[in-house]
Amino acid sequence: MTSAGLAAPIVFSDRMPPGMRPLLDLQDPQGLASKDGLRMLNDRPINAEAPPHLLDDDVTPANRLFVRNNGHPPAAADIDPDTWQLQVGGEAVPEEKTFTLKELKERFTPRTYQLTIECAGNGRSEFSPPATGNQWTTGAVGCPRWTGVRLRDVLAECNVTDAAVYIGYYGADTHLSGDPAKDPISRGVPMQKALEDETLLAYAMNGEPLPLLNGHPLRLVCGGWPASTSGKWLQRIVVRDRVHDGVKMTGKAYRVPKRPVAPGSKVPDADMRIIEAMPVKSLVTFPKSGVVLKTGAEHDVRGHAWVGDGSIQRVDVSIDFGSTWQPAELSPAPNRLAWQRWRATFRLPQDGYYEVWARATDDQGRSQPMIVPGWNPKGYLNNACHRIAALAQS
Ligand SMILES: Nc1nc2c(c(=O)[nH]1)N[C@H]1C(S)=C(S)[C@@H](COP(=O)(O)O)O[C@H]1N2
Ligand SMILES: [Mo]
Repeated sequence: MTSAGLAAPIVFSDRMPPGMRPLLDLQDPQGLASKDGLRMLNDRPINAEAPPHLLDDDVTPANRLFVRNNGHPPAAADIDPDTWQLQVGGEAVPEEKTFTLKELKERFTPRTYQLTIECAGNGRSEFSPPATGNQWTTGAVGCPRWTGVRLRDVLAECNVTDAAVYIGYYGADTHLSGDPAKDPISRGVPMQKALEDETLLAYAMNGEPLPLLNGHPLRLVCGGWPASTSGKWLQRIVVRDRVHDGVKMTGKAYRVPKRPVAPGSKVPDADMRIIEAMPVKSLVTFPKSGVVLKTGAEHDVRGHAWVGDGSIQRVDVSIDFGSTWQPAELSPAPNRLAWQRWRATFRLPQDGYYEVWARATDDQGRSQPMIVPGWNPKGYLNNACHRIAALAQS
């Protein structure tokens, strides 16, 4: 047995009286101790990202997965996986249904996929003029292995009608104001995305219960789409007969201008569109930026590349500010919507300062810009190339 808040085994768990909750969760009610090494952007609500060199694993470990909270997460002591329920309702569900987490696990085939989730605001800190919100640099992304049941399989038992257009989620977290009538966030995806094989109601990550901060005991995972569509602490799914209009579905939230706008423009809501699949992007996870390397010797560089739909076709690396590029070796994705590992070697010809740049291209020929792309009011979708600094010394 492990505690959801702290990623450590409870050594004498077999001797704990039945029903007793580990005190540890009370000492760390926010589960923060499990997020060692992450950079805290905000602690009310908690938002934390991973520095790039801590995302070097093929499969993102729990302690390296970013945290993006819009409200206050439920307290560990208030979450009981044994009694947790998921309701399914909405205009396109004739009769509301309730499933316990136990029923979900028993009645539906478990599926495991490695799925990339990236906050739409990842990279926001580079926009000018700046956009308000968490100033994410590069670390609001991760690709753990999720286990759960297909949303599609569960919806198939709910007699969803032809009126279905969109799903929406509701979680157990609470609004920052403390007002119980307000939702911190309630987003969703069109039916086509909801019904994909990889869209999961996930209860485990990397073979363990979900970490508290990442949605324990149940969350939606919509790989490749803005992670804001992957509802945490999931209690209710609605199947809507229109585009879901929950909190942060409307106005400027998770929307970008339909057409390019000048930086700093005011954009009317009617000219904004909902962000769907995330753009092509990559990260250099080794070496760590600022590394000192031997001049003339061969060195490894590696990272990940991903895109919200389709797959990565190539990754190129440059050590001369993009004048020349060298193709990296690219691994296939373990499944759809998982990031892909790339690696290359390079030599730095003489002593001095260099930058190593990486650029991914997807199977539709779309690639990453060198500098921040299309400014937008809330600072979403910055997929500019990642760069690291390296110093060569003989
Ligand atoms: N219930 C709930 N679900 C949520 C959120 C939230 O605040 N509450 N934040 C969303 C946003 S904006 C993101 S980017 C992802 C972050 O997932 P993570 O914290 O597991 O990395 O969760 C999404 N799901
Ligand atoms: Mo997000």
